[in-house]
Amino acid sequence: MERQFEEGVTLDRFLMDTLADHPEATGTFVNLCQSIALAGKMISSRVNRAGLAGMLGATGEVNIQGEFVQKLDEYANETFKRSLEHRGHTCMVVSEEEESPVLVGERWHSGRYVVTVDPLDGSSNIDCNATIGTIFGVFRRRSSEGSPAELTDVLRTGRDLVAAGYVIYGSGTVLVLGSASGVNGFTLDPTVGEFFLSHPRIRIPEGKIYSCNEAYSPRWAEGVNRFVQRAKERGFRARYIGSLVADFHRTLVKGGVFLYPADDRSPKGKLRLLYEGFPLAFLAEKAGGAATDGRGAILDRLPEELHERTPLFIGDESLVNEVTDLNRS
Ligand code: AHM
Ligand code: MG
Repeated sequence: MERQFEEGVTLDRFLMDTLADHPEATGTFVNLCQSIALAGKMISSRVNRAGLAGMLGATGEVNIQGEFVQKLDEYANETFKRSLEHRGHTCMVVSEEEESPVLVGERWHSGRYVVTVDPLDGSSNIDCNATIGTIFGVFRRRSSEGSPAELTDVLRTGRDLVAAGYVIYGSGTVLVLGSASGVNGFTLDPTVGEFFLSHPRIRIPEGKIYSCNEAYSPRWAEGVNRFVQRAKERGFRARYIGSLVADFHRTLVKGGVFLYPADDRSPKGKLRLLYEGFPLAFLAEKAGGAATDGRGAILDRLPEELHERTPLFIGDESLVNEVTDLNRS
């Protein structure tokens, strides 16, 4: 029987108790989660002090996506990589901020996991104090341990993910972790530096909310516009922050649907498959929701390249199916 956790349990205790339920586990996955939590705490602290620590604004660099790199993007990327590098659990990191996969040093080639990460999603919102976050996905490598990881360890369908989640830096810092044990949210108490279970066994509730950048509606497929029109007629509210991790977190907690469709200027969509679409689709499905690219399930996609883009329809299962059907018609 699945173990039930009470609110207030620390992340460490949650991880150790879950580990005890899997006698075959070596503890490597727990170490990986602890490293991610540590990076989340460090980034959270820097985000909170950004205005004081001279961390607002752009570095002057342009990243692989053609976007201006913010100082906090750079800090989050380095912090995340460094916290995964030296513990022996991770062999490769694929980051939004890096053109190529980052292989960890030779000493740690035997790491078992490949991690994909958007170190600071929503970073165009940094300077106005809106909510941002770190999104991650975890694959178990399939190349042999002991040699450097290979591209085929990460270019695989989202069904191969073993875990995914995000750390959101908002009015509070929350780590949402999805794994075989479901989706659970932990809130950071900054006074003691610990994450405590605050959102046990998350399931997407029913909610009448649609979330999209409606300014682009003239460029969308007719079916998507029809869905939005129907949502209005049914009394839905609109919410859009423009920071995927924040829009998704609201969808997970309050329900509704988030849409970032393809359009005639970006026929492949804007969001990235490996470190945005896959992790959030994994969480949505584990929380009883769904995610598609407007045609089929996101998790069934097989990426051909690291920074591949995708349209994203995600949230409440019946709403995602409705808009996907209309988009296809
Ligand atoms: P990024 O901040 O990692 O570059 O992510 C892209 C962001 C998402 O967080 C958000 O959902 C989307 O871009 C908003 O796009 P737009 O401004 O076109 O509505
Ligand atoms: Mg992003």
